[in-house]
Amino acid sequence: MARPPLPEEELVARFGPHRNDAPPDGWQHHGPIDREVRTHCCFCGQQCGILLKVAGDRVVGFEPRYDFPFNRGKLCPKGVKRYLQDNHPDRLLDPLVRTPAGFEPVSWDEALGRTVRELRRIQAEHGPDAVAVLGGASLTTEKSYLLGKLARLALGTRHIDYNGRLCMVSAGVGYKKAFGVDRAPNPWSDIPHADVVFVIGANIADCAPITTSYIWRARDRGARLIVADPRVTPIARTADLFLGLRPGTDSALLSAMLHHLIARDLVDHDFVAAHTEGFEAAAEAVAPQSPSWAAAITGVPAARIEEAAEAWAAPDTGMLLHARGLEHQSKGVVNVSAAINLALACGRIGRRGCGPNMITGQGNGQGGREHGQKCDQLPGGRDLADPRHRAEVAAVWGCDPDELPAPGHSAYEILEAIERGEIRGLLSICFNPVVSLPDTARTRAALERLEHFTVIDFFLSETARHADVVLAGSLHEEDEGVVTTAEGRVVKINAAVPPPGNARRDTEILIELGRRLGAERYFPYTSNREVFEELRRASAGGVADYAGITWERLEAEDGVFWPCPHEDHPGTPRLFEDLRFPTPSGRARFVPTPWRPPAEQTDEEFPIWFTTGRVVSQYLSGEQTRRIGQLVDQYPEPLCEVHPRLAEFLGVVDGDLVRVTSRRGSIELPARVTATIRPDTVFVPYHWGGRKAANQLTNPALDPESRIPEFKVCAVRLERVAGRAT
Ligand SMILES: Nc1nc2c(c(=O)[nH]1)N[C@H]1C(S)=C(S)[C@@H](COP(=O)(O)OP(=O)(O)OC[C@H]3O[C@@H](n4cnc5c(=O)[nH]c(N)nc54)[C@H](O)[C@@H]3O)O[C@H]1N2
Ligand SMILES: Nc1nc2c(c(=O)[nH]1)N[C@H]1C(S)=C(S)[C@@H](COP(=O)(O)OP(=O)(O)OC[C@H]3O[C@@H](n4cnc5c(=O)[nH]c(N)nc54)[C@H](O)[C@@H]3O)O[C@H]1N2
Ligand code: SF4
Ligand SMILES: [Mo]
Repeated sequence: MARPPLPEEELVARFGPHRNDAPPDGWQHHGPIDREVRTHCCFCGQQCGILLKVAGDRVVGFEPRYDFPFNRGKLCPKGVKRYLQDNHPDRLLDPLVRTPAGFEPVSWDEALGRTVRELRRIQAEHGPDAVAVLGGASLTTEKSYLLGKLARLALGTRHIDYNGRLCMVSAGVGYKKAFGVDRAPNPWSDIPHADVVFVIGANIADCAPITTSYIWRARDRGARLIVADPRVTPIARTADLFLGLRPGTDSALLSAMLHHLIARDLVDHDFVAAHTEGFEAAAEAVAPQSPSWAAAITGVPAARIEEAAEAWAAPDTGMLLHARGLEHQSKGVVNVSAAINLALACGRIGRRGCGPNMITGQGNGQGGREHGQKCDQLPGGRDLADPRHRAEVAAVWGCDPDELPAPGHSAYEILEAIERGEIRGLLSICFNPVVSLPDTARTRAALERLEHFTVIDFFLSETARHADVVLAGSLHEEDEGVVTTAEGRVVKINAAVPPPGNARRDTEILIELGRRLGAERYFPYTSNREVFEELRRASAGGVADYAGITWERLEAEDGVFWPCPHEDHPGTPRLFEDLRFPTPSGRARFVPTPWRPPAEQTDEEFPIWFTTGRVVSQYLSGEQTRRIGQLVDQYPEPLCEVHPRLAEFLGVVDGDLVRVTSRRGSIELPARVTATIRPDTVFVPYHWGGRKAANQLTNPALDPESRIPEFKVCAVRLERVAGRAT
């Protein structure tokens, strides 16, 4: 059965959703503020501390938390406006089911009954793996834990994965290979102590805004700043050295830097000999990757590459910060390994102000990838394929280890399996693939093939419009639990208000689904706290060990950094201080980084590089931030950044409508002519759906190890469509 999206879609694509700067009647008359709730921002992985002001059942304002050590009163524009989601006119107030006339509100009993009946029917006809589950890293850790348990024990399917597959997995694989742990090794309070800060593929000011102040504090102490990005990002404007590399060429740049360190004998041989392995193989791989070779590939002059290598190696301390710029590639893992190799070659790990660090993206990007919603993973950062790990978790869950299915498909592979008709039923929470997956046309076509699709969301997202059942879930401020920040700090999220109307807490929905699927004994919880207590036990002894973390400690200590194996343990802000690594040999590992070009090349037909990313005022697929008027006004629609030289060549002036076409699709949008981008590259932010979606163009080529799509590199052509669009 073909299941087209329901009608509102086109209207929303054209005009966008409601903006809540014209609140409904009665909004203003909320009466006095009667509570302040200490919690954290619902958006990015910085997880700034925030106080929500509550009047009755409404969040009506906020205040930054000056007491929370990470942000000390600072918030970015999204944190300041996030409270406007509460009581938003677009909130889903009832469960919905698809009818020929559109969505209709129904009772929970009917909606949940339909989901369970349909998923079970599909499994009875086509086997347990014909149903898949998609999760998200904005969910609390308890929810992502429950989702993993639901997939494996209630549905019994192999196929569960999450939107962090589009985000943190290249970093995760790279850090596990090198250190045996998937976490940023340093607390952010280390950054000001670095003598050199090297930022690569991270737009700090727009995407990790509070990190800016940590880097400035290092600068105040005299630290040098190196930035590598195809765009002169705001932080790059203050850099000592800017390396404006061509998209998709990071490993060449970083390998050439290591080549130069070896050539100049700037390697810390004592450290390498005592604490690492694999240096020779890594050195061999970079031997042909000289700075002059890399100059041709990256577009960065050889002398600059050498200067960067020397500036990185010279001082005693240094931190390398990276994000999706180098990870969103079909060689994301190789790029991450090349970054880690540079840190290891200079002995930069386990000390204050020293380390390679990923900047985790989503609110619970860290906690959401530790406890079992990944296709190959069990709680505690355990490995689903490891018989010992399976037995450990099965003992806590009270099941036979053989009941746990084998590892399944990753997120994009789930979509491909839907395309092939192997997966016919889908349950999705906290994921908006229609906007966020590469090659939108393909995503839509796949979702239309599903026999049954249930979505749990609080807004009717572009993806939810393809569903048969939409379960009205909860906002961050409506449910209680923990998340883990980019630093590895576990913090407490507190509920401020109940969900509106008949919407329910996600946690309740997941538990109820588990029970209705016949797995009552695995879902006995009467509170969120009980879920957390079980999660602590299930994580005990794993790499991501939460056993010693209690909700009380999180409140009293401004969070606790994992691993924290027992209640008297102080937590672990900085990993590897003893220079022991949880790898088989106990040493950190260099990983060879041979050069591999991007999956797609430019040619005569598609001569320009296309890259995508973010702006400060919008968040991810925009489902939440596109509904907040004051944020929309800051950057109302996607613009295509074009260098003045390319603009002149095409006869385009600022504001002209341009058509950008890749091998997969075409998008028309206004040009923003700016000298802050390479002349051979254009950039479009991806926070919009419908005809404004940047992902109509992107390439779903996957990294062979992390299975992350190549959001940051594909080939396009550009043409002027019309004069000024506005
Ligand atoms: N305002 C805002 N903040 C956010 C988010 C958001 O949506 N909006 N999302 C959060 C999440 S989930 C994430 S993952 C992070 C993402 O945080 P970042 O990774 O910092 O953000 P991006 O804009 O995706 O990409 C970063 C930079 O990569 C550059 N880039 C593009 N191609 C390449 C390349 O080939 N090599 C290199 N070295 N750089 C390249 C882009 O020019 C951009 O400046 O942000 C988090 N914070
Ligand atoms: N071209 C391009 N594409 C990209 C990227 C890029 O840089 N370029 N970046 C990628 C990255 S790094 C990421 S992280 C992904 C993100 O992509 P998505 O995960 O698809 O983006 P979100 O906007 O977080 O979608 C989450 C959905 O869940 C809902 N939601 C949010 N919080 C909750 C919750 O607590 N409970 C429930 N029930 N629902 C919730 C939101 O309303 C929204 O509909 O996009 C990826 N896509
Ligand atoms: S979006 Fe990120 S940086 Fe901005 S306030 Fe929220 S947590 Fe802080
Ligand atoms: Mo992300």
